[in-house]
Amino acid sequence: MLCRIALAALVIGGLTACGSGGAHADGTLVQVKEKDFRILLSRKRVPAGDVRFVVHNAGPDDHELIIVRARRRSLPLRNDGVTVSEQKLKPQTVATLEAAGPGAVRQVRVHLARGTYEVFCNMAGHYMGGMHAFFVVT
Ligand SMILES: [Cu+2]
Repeated sequence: MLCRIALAALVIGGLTACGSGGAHADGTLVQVKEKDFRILLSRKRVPAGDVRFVVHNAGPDDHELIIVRARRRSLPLRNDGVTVSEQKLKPQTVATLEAAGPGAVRQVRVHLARGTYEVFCNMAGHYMGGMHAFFVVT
């Protein structure tokens, strides 16, 4: 658990591995392309373990990327009705990349257990506009 928290806090250019590293120190690569208003993942299924997300903002807006364990229902909204309540999602949040401008390429590494996960952008209206996607860890 401590390890997961440490990785969740890791944002840009993270090269530390959780555990002893080794042959698969880089983890499974997932390319993420964000644009107004979609999130495209290079793969929708990844094996459990270390996963490295390389996130490209194809613009034209700034975009965030938040990775959470999926819920049965849609994500909880704040009172504004257009952004997701990150507060309510805290217990299931795996990683958060704050907003970055068009052209930005960022990485985040996480250690994922089996399950279904959702990624989304929480700039005002972006989640509602379609900026979310699911993937499964097997
Ligand atoms: Cu966005």
